[in-house]
Amino acid sequence: MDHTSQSFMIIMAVLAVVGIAGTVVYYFFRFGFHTDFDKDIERSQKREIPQDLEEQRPDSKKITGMDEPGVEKLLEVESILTSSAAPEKTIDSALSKTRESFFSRLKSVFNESQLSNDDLESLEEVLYTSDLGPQTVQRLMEAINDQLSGEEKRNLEKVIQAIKSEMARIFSELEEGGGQDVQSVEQTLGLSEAAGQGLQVWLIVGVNGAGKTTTIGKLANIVAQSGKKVMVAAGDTFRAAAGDQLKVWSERAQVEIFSPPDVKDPSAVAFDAVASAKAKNFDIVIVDTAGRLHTQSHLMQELEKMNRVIKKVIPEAPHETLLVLDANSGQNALIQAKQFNEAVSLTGAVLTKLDGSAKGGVAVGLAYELQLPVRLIGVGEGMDDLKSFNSREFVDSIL
Ligand SMILES: Nc1nc2c(ncn2[C@@H]2O[C@H](COP(=O)(O)OP(=O)(O)OP(=O)(O)O)[C@@H](O)[C@H]2O)c(=O)[nH]1
Ligand SMILES: [Mg+2]
Repeated sequence: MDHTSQSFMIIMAVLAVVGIAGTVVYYFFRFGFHTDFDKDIERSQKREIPQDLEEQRPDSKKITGMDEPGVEKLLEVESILTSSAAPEKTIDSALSKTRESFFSRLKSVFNESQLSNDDLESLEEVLYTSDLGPQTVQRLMEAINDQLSGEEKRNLEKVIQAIKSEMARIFSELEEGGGQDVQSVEQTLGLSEAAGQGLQVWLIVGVNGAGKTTTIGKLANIVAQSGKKVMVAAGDTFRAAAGDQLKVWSERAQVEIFSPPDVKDPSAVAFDAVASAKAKNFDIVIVDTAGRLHTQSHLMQELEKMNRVIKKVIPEAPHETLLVLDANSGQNALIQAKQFNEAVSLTGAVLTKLDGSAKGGVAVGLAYELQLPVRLIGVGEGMDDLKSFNSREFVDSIL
């Protein structure tokens, strides 16, 4: 063999060895290191609901104009909140946007604090666009007409007082004297009375992105701090990251989570969670649900089924069925409340994102037009940003 052929043979041999070694290394990394990861992906893909059903699900981004909340975002928010000593958020500060918008529009109707004779229609229009609800506006207008003289109606201050006192009356009719005095979430949810009554089940429902899972995290923390044994149940089996999101909150609140990895049926999760919490002597189990549009009857039926199976374990459960409403949805919240109430009878509402909304007036419409009390309010994304709804404070702060 001459020198050239010898070199050629050596090069070919080296290339063959490199090729074989490369293939071995590739397969080692592909199947040696990534096997568990691939299995996880496969498992999570199996958990995905069929494409056609997924397509029927509402897209939270379309409804709320917001991306799907990610676990990373949660952690980011947490670090911001824990790094700065944020001042305590009150109903008064949360209502600042609602108040500013309401007040400035009311003021613009008045000419130097004097309502011109034929401006009552403009006043009515301001009330209509303040998300109070149409019947509520009628009632407030009647109160202004009945309570104020012609001269008084031209006085901005008098009109504001008449609106506020009528709102207070609306709330007191619903609350029968109770709700105006609540000062804490524990009091709102009767946690001290719940002692010794056996397992309490709270079902949390609402449209996509309203703030259900976040509210559950905040609630679980408050309930756990009050000394109760709390479990949260991952009843949202549809959105891929929903279980992980609830897990982050359960870790923060240091409460137990019920989240079986391979169960796709939310009713099965609800049933098993309640049965397990009962067997393990928990005080409270809070069941998360997937976001759904109130107009999608098959998804509302799914909610009815969850409600039914919970009753199979504890006939009087759920003890609370709370509708989470994004304050930004304004008057649409009234329609959501009506439809959800027909499917699963609601015990109250949680009005979230009040901190960024100018549409807090909807709480009055919910009370008057649907007899649905707002029980809690969300005033931020952090753990401590859930407050009890005190109607007296609300009326004092709205105008
Ligand atoms: N500013 C503010 N943001 C909130 C409040 N409550 C929830 N959020 C934010 O709203 C977004 C949606 O909250 P989630 O709790 O995931 O809503 P969800 O109803 O569980 O959503 P789906 O499960 O997709 O239906 C998140 O970015 C939350 O941080 C609140 O009271 N104030
Ligand atoms: Mg959720």
